[in-house]
Amino acid sequence: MLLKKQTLGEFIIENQASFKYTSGELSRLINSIRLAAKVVNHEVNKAGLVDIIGTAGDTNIQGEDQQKLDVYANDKFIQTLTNRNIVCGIASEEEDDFVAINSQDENNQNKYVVLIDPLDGSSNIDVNVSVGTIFSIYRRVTPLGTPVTIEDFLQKGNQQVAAGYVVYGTSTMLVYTTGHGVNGFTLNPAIGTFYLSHPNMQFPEDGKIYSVNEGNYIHFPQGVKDYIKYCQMEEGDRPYTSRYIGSLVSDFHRNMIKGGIYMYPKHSKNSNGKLRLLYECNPMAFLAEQANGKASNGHTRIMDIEPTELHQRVPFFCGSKNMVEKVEEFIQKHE
Ligand code: P6P
Repeated sequence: MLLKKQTLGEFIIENQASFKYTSGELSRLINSIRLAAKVVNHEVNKAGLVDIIGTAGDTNIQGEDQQKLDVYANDKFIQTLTNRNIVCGIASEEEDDFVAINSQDENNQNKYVVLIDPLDGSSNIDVNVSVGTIFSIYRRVTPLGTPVTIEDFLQKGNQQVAAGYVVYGTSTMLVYTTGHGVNGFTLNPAIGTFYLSHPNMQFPEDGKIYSVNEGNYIHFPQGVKDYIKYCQMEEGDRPYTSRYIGSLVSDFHRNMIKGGIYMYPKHSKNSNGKLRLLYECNPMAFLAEQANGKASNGHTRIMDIEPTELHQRVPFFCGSKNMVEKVEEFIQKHE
């Protein structure tokens, strides 16, 4: 059976021609992410056995305790992408500033920059709940052979050339898009190969699952409160089901398969919400739109937001198109 399934490597080669910048570099980039994902997956799966759980003592720019696996995953992805000499820069949730790769080498003809959340949901690690890696890929906008600048990273989400995530769950999956739909690959750990298990993934236009941290309810804008009450009302196909794992990648993945909406609104404690535009919201928004879903900040398409800083946060509503449009309706009614 396995021999009938297409591997990720075969899929990349077969679809390389469809990518307008056919140079093989993006394929090599996806392949290096595949390798790093396997290495991180191995550590995530044995985290309970080896002393790499618990905070690394440091805190990242977000002021969050850095779990050792966060640090490990960050190092592995940066190391893998650097060693293959494919990218000219990397920005990461775990790095205060972007990391220039071989930027002193004027022969550095690498065209791509990668923005990454190496281990999203890491607070779930030591309670054995799934976590994920999120990545976003752009072509640099500054001249080849010159040092990469912040301008290469502060690009609108609608300029992404590829985006995806790895979900380290009951099975490990790599889900990504290069602008030609969304495809999911499941890792067979016995042989270390990703197989195409979910071709052409699509958000159902409607869903019955809403994902939000209702512990923040009293701090939400009135429109969001009204939408949550709408989800809970006995009417038509409602009440909906509330499912919130505390891991964006897992909630997104389930909602894409079953239909649903993920929400991280602004609230009085976080005036722009918690999620970061560049390496969480933009890549997930690219995937959502490629899968017939939608992603906004309640007013504006996420991928049209002009970034101003590397770690900026935005309110985030993402998932089944009709559900996102419904919460936008409630929000806009109050503003
Ligand atoms: P809260 C994980 O830290 C994360 O960025 C997302 O993966 C997750 O959905 C959210 O934050 C959880 O945040 O405030 O509800 O615990």
